[in-house]
Amino acid sequence: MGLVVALAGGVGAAKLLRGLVKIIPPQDLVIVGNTGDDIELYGLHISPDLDIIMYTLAGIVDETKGWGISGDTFNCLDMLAKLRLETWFKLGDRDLAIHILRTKMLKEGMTLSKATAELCKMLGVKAKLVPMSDNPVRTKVLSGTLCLEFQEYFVKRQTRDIVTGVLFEGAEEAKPAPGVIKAIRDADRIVMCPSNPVLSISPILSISPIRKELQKTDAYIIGISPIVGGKALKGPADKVMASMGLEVSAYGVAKFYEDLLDHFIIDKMDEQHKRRIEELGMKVTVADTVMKTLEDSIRLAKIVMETK
Ligand code: FO1
Repeated sequence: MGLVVALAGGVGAAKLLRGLVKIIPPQDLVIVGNTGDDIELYGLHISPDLDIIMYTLAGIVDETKGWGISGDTFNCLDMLAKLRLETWFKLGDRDLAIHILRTKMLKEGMTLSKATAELCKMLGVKAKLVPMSDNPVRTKVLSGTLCLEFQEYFVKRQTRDIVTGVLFEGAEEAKPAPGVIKAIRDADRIVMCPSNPVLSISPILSISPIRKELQKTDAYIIGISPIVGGKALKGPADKVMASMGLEVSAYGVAKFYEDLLDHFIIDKMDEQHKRRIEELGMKVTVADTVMKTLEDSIRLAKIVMETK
């Protein structure tokens, strides 16, 4: 079947990945995760997108929220609130255990990719999950004169600010994590998961050796639109695309990835964009892309693997 590399953000990506792992052997999948959303709180290193994928593939994610651990409690956070610390980022007790261990491993000198591999092993995740870089890259959201940390924009301020620009601090100096470039070189298929193109996939592409390798690879690059019927399935992708002057549609996403994609999968609701997207020089498959159940994820994963 050959190697598959998936570029992944958070919840949307995890939904596709839970299907992909059911139909391809774990050694054939390398997931490159966004770390632009990483945040330090209470001295702990938190990697939300890596954790969303790890918890989803380990079968312990809170399915309702799409992040955090199912059945988690919030005793530690309640106590921190009593101690008058800020508690807008909802860290559950079990989730905190992961951040404590990751931070310990990093403090002992482990790289983020090694720490991620260790955590995946402990949680029984067999597919290879690699952060985009072991160096810090931080997504900053600009809104007029404001420059917000990603989670401050996303969680604390509930995406209410109009996004006028996005920065990926540290991207110029950041090196791709070990194995990322080789995986892209060896890949038969590369999947741009249905994540926010501007806030979740762009941080990965902002590491220029990764973007360059994707531009020259012979692998078949397939994208899935996170915009369905002009709306984001989850999160602020539609608002952000609009404020950045991009067309808020499956076409707008295809155009954003124009130099990379060989094939784009759009939802049945968006069939009217098929011809325009093909004119960008890529093939288009129209499918049911909304993933509510595991069966939906498997069905879409099969389409991703069968497109040619
Ligand atoms: N998302 C929220 O909307 N609110 C939260 O309080 C929140 C806490 C949180 C804690 C741990 C974690 O791994 C993820 C968490 N997320 C939360 C999700 C996450 O911040 C975002 O979905 C991603 O960064 C965007 O992909």
